[in-house]
Amino acid sequence: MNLTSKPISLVVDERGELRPATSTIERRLSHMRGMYADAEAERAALAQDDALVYEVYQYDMPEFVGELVVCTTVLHPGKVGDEFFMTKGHFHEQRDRAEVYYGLSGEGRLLLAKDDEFADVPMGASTVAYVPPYWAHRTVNTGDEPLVFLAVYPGDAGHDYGTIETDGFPQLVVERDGAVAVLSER
Ligand code: M6P
Ligand code: ZN
Repeated sequence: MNLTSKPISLVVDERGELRPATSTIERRLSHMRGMYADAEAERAALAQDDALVYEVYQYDMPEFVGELVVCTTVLHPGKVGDEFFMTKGHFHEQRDRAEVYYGLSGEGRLLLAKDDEFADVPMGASTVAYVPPYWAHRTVNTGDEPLVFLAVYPGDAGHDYGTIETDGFPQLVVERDGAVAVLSER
């Protein structure tokens, strides 16, 4: 990775890929074992097909205060049981680092949680969503098309996945009677 950032202009293509990207992540169902509420539905889904749930295209920057990392996420439509496809979700390792999301296409929700508080805000084309410092964040696709968004966060923020892997996330988003429902587990 470059240790010095330089001026650069990036392009997001029609399917949400950021170009150029310096790292790409593909997350399949098998990378998220245990994260969906319905364990039986998860087993059945995995037995059928290890579906691609989302892709992240990132332009890495030096991991310093003051730098900003830019990435896009392409979160595919789908469900495990009645729960919509989602990202793993994370806290920032440096808890006091914030993040901004800008929605490019599709529709969904951004779930946020901090201590006993939780929130969900809409995500979709032209939505700007703010993740304040200290809040865990997870994105959910509630539509039939990929949910595509751009994210910008501090270079030294880091990702803490372990806390959510251990404790879970307090909200889940499901289809109930043909409508989108955000359920709280607390
Ligand atoms: C957004 C940003 C990224 C994150 C990605 C996928 O683009 O928050 O930092 O990696 O979503 O989410 P997660 O890392 O929780 O799987
Ligand atoms: Zn983040």
